[in-house]
Amino acid sequence: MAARKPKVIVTRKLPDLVETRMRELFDTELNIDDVAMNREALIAAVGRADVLAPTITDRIDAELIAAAGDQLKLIANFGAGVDHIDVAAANARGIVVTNTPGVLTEDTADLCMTLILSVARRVVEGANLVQAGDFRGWAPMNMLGRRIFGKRLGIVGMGRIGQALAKRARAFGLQVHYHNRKPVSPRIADELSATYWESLDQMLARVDIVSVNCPHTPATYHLLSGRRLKLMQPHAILINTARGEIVDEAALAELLAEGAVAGAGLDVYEFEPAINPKLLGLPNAVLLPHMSSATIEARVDMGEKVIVNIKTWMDGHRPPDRVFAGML
Ligand code: 8YV
Repeated sequence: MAARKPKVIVTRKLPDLVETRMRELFDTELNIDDVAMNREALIAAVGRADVLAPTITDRIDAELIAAAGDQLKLIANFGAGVDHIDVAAANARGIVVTNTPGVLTEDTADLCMTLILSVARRVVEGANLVQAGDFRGWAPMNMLGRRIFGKRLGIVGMGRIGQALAKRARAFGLQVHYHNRKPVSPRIADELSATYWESLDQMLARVDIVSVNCPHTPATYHLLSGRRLKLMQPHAILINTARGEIVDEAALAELLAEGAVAGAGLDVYEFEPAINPKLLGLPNAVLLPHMSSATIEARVDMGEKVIVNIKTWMDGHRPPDRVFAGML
């Protein structure tokens, strides 16, 4: 007799290709209408699923994990960041947690670069001006931004995405500086001509552009605190495509409004999807709706990773993208 297929509950709508394959391989429950699951629905899901495939919009905290049935064995996250999952609580109950690293690196780095250029060159302001019918012809002093060529970029977190951004930045003539828990290998540092700063404070005070590219963990919560943001030079800009919680959003909004920080490009927010109202309407803030990895290719690749993680677990092997609380 064929072995029972595991019950997999997918919390959000995924690309058709991914959903179809999941239905072929597993006893899969989809969320075709893409209605985000409320707490009740999530509790019901962990009560009967062998595998939960959540996304960043699901809060998988210790309380939810405690409410799970003994059959729940795997949380196969659709996404790289796992800060919405209490990995320690899951592991303590013998539940394996996996993620989808690597496949959204290039798209996220592309969007970091887009934000750097958009803020420095006032692209959104210019586009809005034209769409509003306010273009009155060229003038020498119109829409002046800041050159990025030859400037210094400070990358906070030199993992996969930080390094992919550094490669792009080099091609745009930026000098790469970075702060990380430890320096990258001499070969990578050489390839990127990257300067390491053990002290984040010192780096912040010296660079023209700061890009946040580290994961959100208890250690990085408000890493860019009000005190640290004030260390930035008044002409400097801040880019965040990682997690909103890493930056003190209220402090940033104040500093942008005062002109103490020249501009910001944000794709993520501290209380997402809520955005500090002080940020809305600021001409020097380019605000995007958490879309750094939003390409169809990334979503399909992420789905394939979720499938491989479930399939290897189902076949009795170690899933390739296992995450442990200690490694965050
Ligand atoms: C994902 C992200 O799209 O993967 C991540 O960590 O931040 C996003 O780009 C999202 O998390 C999907 O769950």
